[in-house]
Amino acid sequence: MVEAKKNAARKVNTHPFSDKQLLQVYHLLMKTRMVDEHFRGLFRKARFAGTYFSAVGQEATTVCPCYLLEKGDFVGPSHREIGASIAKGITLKEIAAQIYARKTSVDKGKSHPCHYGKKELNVINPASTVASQTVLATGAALAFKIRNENRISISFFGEGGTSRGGWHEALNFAGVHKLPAVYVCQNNLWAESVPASLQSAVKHYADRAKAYGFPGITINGNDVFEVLKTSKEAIDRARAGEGPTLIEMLTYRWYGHSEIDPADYRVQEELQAWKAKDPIPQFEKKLMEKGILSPEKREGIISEIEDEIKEAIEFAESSPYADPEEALTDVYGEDYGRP
Ligand SMILES: Cc1ncc(C[n+]2csc(CCOP(=O)(O)OP(=O)(O)O)c2C)c(N)n1
Ligand SMILES: [Mg+2]
Repeated sequence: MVEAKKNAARKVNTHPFSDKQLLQVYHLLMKTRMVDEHFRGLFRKARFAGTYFSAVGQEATTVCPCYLLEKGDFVGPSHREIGASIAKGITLKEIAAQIYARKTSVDKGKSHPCHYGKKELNVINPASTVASQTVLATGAALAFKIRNENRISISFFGEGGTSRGGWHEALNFAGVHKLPAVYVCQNNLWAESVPASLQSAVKHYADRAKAYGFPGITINGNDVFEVLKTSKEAIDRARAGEGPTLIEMLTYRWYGHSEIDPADYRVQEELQAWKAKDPIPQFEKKLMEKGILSPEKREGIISEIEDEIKEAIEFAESSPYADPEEALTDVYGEDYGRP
């Protein structure tokens, strides 16, 4: 009874979303799309090294859940999560500096261009090992539960990532301990050149949650309203102490696995069919119909974002690289010492 009362008090009910909130989500989606397209272009002009993982086409799957989080909530992003970082509050300057591997980036130029994270915002820097963030997010959820903190954790991974052993261990453990966790699987049909049909004999990846004793749901990851609603329910459930949820979001990446992949393993018809299901114009149309957005407001948002991107790129390009002596700083925790 006491537990039930505590749970009810923890629930945050903000359904339905206000016009202001929907406009904020639109702004974040548009920003993510525009920044992503800019960075793709910059990589192709050799303005930064490494590679770039575009998330164009998948924006709703990251922006919507992260828009709904509290600052103290924990995010475990993977390699295609620029939208999660933007929605959680990492600035465009920080993101651009990360892309350019400059000293002014959060990790001072040490990691991959697309590994955005920030301790103060509880966004971990992703590791290259796919789905490893799921293990960390489960650990964070365990800590929140032990400390009786009203915080949840959310992790993102592709359908390919669900084939890793650690991913299964993380979800099994979360189910056993009813942890405050949300797991978002972006099923974009491909893991590099491996189709989803060769990744698992299970058609709906959400079905895997059955094995761990918590709900799994498959949704249209390109429908902003559906993603917002389902994410809100899962986040509320986790915060209320009712345990984890696995959400499989069906979506598609428009470009190659990274910018060095021509993606010639897939057919044009598939790409065109998914481009027609672009989440942003669909959402935009609904906002226009509801009178929340107008062509003038749209133009204003676009030009504001363009200015912010320009400023962020100028900041990154004029920032210095870290000195070689700094190569080992921030690599080992102070408690563990250095080799
Ligand atoms: C354990 C491990 N195996 C392989 C890789 C190389 N790799 C990086 S991303 C990726 C594909 C991941 O596919 P998916 O999880 O579906 O995510 P998507 O790229 O489609 O967003 C692979 C194979 C890796 N980083 N880690
Ligand atoms: Mg995939």
